Amino acid sequence: MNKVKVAVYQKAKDGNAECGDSYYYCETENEFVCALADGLGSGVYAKESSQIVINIIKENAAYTVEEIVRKCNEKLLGKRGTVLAIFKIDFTTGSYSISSIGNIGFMTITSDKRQRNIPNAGYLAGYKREFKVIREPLENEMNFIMHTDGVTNKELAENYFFDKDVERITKSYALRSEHLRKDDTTLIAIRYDNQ
Ligand SMILES: [Mn+2]
Repeated sequence: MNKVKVAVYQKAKDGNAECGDSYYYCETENEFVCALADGLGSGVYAKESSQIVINIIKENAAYTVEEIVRKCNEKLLGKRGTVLAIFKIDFTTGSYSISSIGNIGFMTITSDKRQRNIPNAGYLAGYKREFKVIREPLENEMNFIMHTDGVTNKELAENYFFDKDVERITKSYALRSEHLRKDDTTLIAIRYDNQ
């Protein structure tokens, strides 16, 4: 049985057929990994660059967050840039790590508080750069929200993010958020519950 539950809401910018955001997640015996990328611009070309990094993550999911970001950066040389966040839960050490380069939002939610992560500035485009990885202990029950910049601050203040059911979080978001999206929008709700 999976230790982590995931639900995803995704919608293209109003008037576009294709959403430029790409994501991937998987759970193995020892860890859970989730990545979200937002290609620069929107539509088909944005999708192309965000899909490049997601494919690298699929093939290298067992590496550390630092190594995965480094590999993605190398492959983007000469391509359009992308913003990217990689999140990992390590069940064996009871910790999670997150690195976000550019404006992919990440929020942790426990029973009494929500906390937003400050991402690294800029984006990945092939050149060498510094980036920080945050490592924190896991609590027994936690929600994690990963989202692209189509999600607004006002929407993130809603109380349904405390819900224990990830499907209900994305459904509430779909019902209560703006229907006309000004940007490609992806919201990933993740729940860890160590019963
Ligand atoms: Mn965007």
